[in-house]
Amino acid sequence: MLDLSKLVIETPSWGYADSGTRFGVFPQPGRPRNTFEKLDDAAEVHRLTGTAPKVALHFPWDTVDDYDELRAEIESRGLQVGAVNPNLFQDPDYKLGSVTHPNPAVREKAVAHMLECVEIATALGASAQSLWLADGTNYPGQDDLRERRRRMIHALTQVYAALPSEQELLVEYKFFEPAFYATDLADWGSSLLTCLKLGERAKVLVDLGHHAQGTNIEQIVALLADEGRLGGFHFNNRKYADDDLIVGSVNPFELFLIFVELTALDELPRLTIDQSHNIEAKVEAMTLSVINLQEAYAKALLVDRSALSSYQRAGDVLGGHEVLLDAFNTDVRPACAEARVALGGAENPIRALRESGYAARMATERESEQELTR
Ligand code: AOS
Ligand code: ZN
Ligand code: ZN
Ligand code: ZN
Repeated sequence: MLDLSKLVIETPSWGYADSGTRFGVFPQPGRPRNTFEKLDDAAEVHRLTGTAPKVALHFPWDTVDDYDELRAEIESRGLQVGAVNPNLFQDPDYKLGSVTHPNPAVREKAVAHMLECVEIATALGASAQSLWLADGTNYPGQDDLRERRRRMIHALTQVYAALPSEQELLVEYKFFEPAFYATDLADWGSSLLTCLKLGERAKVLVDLGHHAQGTNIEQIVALLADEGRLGGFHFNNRKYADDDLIVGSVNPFELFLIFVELTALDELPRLTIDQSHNIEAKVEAMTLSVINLQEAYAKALLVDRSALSSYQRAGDVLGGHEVLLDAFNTDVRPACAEARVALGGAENPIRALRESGYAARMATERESEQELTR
């Protein structure tokens, strides 16, 4: 039987809440009204898949009065705390940037928020602080590019110095949006150079939607892993930009090739989903993403590594390629279904979810107009 037990997926608390595009948000019936209800949805995804025991949190969206209670609530649902994500993009003060802002008072505010998140992470027992900076400029000449870089490194150095030894600092990059001229951490190289300055627990986080079209993401993964700086992933899929669609829905071959790199490692890195569901049912979408991750992982496990390396050493160009295709074209769905059941999940999670009536039940239970946390 295929062994999927080493695959641990972290789902994002923010992926269960209402979200949309800048053109509009379509509120969904049964959407969680607070962090605890997001945790219920995450627990449902784990119940169905047997593989999503971790939940990434986002602050201040997931702010509560008592973090011991939050931790207990997470654990009582059979879940574990994932990465803590500070929010450095929503406050109006961050219009010109957070840690790169020309005004030192704003940079100090951003550092203070990150330090608060380090404390939250410590209280929750989280092992990582995951940073995404929306910082950048929209027009040539708007700000000094090298100055901005120095400001950022200075700020992150302060945060890194405050990290307890069990926490990592994950540094995400993205080449555009919301900045449309120069994003301060635009690519893996900018993130890696920053991490090298910070220290060995600073690592790069790869979000699949954050590259230019045609970028070879699996090669970036191989490079970062080889340097010991692959901190983790934000899984999602896209056709055009940072579309945040269901994992594996558009380009399953790319996902498989990433897993071919990951299964060559001694240990899998942090595997977080980062999706934003505009029109699809959220718990269903998250469940399907976990299934697609299981299948990509299962196919990567099937790669005949010794045949692959023989073809590679012999310089047989298509021999190696065919080894990958053999694995990718194998129907792993029955084996994954069997493995899921062994993990305590469902044979067919989407069908089980629909038959359980979970969505309808939540729509009734959560119909009160209690304020949303984001
Ligand atoms: C934004 O594009 C990044 O992918 C962030 O990682 C993420 O979407 C955000 O932290 C959640 O709002
Ligand atoms: Zn992301
Ligand atoms: Zn993104
Ligand atoms: Zn994205």
